[in-house]
Amino acid sequence: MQDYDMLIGGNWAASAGKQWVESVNPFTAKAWARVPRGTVADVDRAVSAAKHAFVSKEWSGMTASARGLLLFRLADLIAKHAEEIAKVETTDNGKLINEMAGQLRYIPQWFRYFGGLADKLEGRVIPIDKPGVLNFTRYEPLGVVVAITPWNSPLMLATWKLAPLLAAGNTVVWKPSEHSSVSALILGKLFKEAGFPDGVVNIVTGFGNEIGERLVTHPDVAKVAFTGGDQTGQHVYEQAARGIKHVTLELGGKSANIVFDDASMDDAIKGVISGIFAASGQTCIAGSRALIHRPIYNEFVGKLVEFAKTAKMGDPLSTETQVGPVTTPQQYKKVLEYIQIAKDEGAKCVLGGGPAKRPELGDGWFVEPTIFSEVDPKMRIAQEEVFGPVLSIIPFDTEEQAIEIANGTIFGLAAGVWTKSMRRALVMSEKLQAGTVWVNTYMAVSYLSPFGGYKRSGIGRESGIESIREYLQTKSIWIDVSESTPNPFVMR
Ligand code: TXE
Repeated sequence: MQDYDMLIGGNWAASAGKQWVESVNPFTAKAWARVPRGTVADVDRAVSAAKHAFVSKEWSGMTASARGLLLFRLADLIAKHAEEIAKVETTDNGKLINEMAGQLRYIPQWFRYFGGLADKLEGRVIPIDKPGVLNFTRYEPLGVVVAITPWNSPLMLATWKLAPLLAAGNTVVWKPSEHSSVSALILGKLFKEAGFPDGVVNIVTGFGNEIGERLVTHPDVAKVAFTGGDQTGQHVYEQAARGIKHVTLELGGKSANIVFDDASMDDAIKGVISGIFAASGQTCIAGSRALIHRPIYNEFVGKLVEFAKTAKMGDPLSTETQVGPVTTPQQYKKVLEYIQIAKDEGAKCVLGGGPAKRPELGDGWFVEPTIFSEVDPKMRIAQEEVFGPVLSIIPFDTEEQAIEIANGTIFGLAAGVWTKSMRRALVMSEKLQAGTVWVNTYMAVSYLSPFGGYKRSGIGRESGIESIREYLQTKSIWIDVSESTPNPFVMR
């Protein structure tokens, strides 16, 4: 069992409470590492370190170009250690090594992209309507940002926050999920090695229900950037509102993968499968509802089930494995409960439908890839985020009906459309209430393209140029260059 310390003010620190959180490997169901169980006192020390670093000469006096170079250096270090960190993430959250290694190899691009953007945050000179006055704007950082991240893609989802917030000149207190903190603490070492001044990046580990409130409500915190479940997100939003803090939220979804009868069936089947069974359905963009055009419904469902049956479950560290375990016992229980709810609601289970117990799966928290057909859009299984390998299939007859069903949940994170018709692709992508729409593909993300939710899936955008604005505020500067002061009793 390995112990890892938190990073506060440039120093490695144990918890003030001297307690630990065990990190459990979802494949073996055994603890393999420990991280400090942070306390409110640890949060206070971290926020104080971030507050001092924000105004320090080393950070606030650094040119934007130099800040960008630090991010480039970090990117190179992550690339160098990508395989090793990916292994840690797979051990922590049970997601496939193929996927985690792919993410780790891609993460440096975010740091390079935002590193490059750091010295291009140009204000404007405004042709102001007052004679003798120069008016211009500057983009300035917000201050101390709290980043709260989940367990499903630990470093990727954190990177979407860390890269822009640091490029913008903020400092950060980052709380990774209690289920997957080890890779964050390894990244902490790389931040130090890259040369970030002490206190710019602080990492506090521990339970959300113990230290979350202090993080979100601390008077010296300017912004909270959160990714997680929608209930927790709502709670965080309410608490942050009390302190009038800036907030961005990424809260998951119930994304629809819509297949029309003119689509390439083989491609659509692969898209639907990868949308829900990759990562055992534990991604915010999981295509957990498949909307299938009635003329191809029976054929599609038959072929989809046959394909899904071939999924190889096993050790997530094996590159042969296609479906790994669910990450936590709580999540395992929740997924099985939803399967039962679907059965009770009358959905027809055409594949899986329970825990997967086989000798080669050991004690891991495996759930059989599960498909329900004939799902009514109003059923809970078609409305609520399960975050597991459970697909609901819903038939539809017309484009209008597909749009109504797809838009008929509280969420709006993403959607997929499978069609060969250009008209249909455009009409659907305009009418779908989702922050991302994929046509004839699914799950593509990039540092170059904005990502975020409509409706209850969230507030704000991550990735792409505009996302850096989430970590900046605009200052308007007025300089009077006229020779005489105007009448002081009249507003200019
Ligand atoms: O997430 P939480 P949990 C969904 C998924 C899952 C459900 C619950 O449906 O079943 O959420 O998962 C921190 N103040 N998603 O409980 O609680 C917590 O420590 C401040 C969707 O694991 O949302 C962790 O760092 N912070 C999702 C982070 O919030 C608090 C990813 C996320 O945990 C807190 C994960 C509090 N009071 C789960 N309580 C997605 N959108 O990708 C907890 N946290």
